[in-house]
Amino acid sequence: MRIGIVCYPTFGGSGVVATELGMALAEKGHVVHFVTYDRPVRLRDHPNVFYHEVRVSDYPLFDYQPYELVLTSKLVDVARYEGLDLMHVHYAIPHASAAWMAQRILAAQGRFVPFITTLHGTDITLVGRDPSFEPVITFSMERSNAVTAVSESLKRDTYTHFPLQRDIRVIPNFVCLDTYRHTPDPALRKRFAPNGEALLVHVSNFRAVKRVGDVVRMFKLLRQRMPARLLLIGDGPERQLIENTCRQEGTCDAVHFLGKMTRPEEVVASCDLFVLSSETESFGLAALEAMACGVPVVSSDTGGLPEVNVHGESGLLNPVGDIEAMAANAYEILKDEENRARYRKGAMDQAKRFDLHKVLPLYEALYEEVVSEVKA
Ligand code: GMT
Repeated sequence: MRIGIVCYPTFGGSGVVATELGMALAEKGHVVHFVTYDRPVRLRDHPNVFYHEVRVSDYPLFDYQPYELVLTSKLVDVARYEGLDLMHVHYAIPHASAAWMAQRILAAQGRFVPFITTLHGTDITLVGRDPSFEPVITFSMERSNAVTAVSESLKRDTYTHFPLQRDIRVIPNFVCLDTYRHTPDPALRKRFAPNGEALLVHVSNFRAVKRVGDVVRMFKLLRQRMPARLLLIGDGPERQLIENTCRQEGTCDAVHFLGKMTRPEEVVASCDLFVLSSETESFGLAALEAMACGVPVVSSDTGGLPEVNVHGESGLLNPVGDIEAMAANAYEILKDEENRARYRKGAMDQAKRFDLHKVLPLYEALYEEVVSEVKA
């Protein structure tokens, strides 16, 4: 099949899922065309993978560049000249409406190309709830040839926030267990935890919704009970605030900011615990990737996180913002080697449920269904 993928090319989870999905499809013989404004950070060279840049001109008349229109034109062009069978857009805003517009233009030219919209989270739970977006999101979801959500929780949220009549299929995010493995690096452990301290890690884009300050505050509480170090991977709007929190809490000596990393798993795989304190999280891909590396998770009990992090097995859950419970949970997992080993195994076992080789056929089956419905 010839598939066009639209996504955000940055470090966000939706872009990562779209890129890894495209790479996996290419590996299985499909031809995949990425249409984005920049090369996706996780995109690797492959003979079946092509990248088409959406370039927006900065004409002085425009205070706001018409990105959605340029994306639409590029989709029309790629669909027509590369013979796409299907467009798969990740994150509803503005990709679903751009795909719908491209579909209409192509149809006027005598060619019908179906499109699938995959909802990832904030396109529904935060940004999408802005009333100014509602009509266009509802419309483009209704007109998508299929809509998928990455968790049951996100599916429920979508029906709660949008007056949708159509069905939504849940296809969960996935992890490639060949890449994400339990491979602790002794040199890395020695560098960050030289005296055998417990090594905690958090990975995110440091937006307010991640509540990274809670990670730092709970870390201070945990350190009152055991020696520990904290690695913070990623960057974003809250970074300065979090650095200030570390200074106020007097934990700077034990907290390391590692910035954005293209392969965070190389560090995460050497850690003892992953912490995710989000206000809301449709899935929590970073937590799943940590689990695949044998790193248990302490996370908020919110959104799709309980579908990924099973309380008492792959880690522990706590109410959003309850830093005492978070610190107690972290201590419970890390307090002795017996517990660490039990949760480590639980994390790896749970990650296997989201193995790429189990999830990829779900997307392929959906593609077949959508394309054959169009032909019928
Ligand atoms: O919140 C992020 O980290 C970015 C965001 C995105 O769209 O890139 O992530 C959302 O999609 C991910 C992939 O499906 C999910 O794993 C995240 O849980 C989800 N983020 C939220 O719901 C806050």
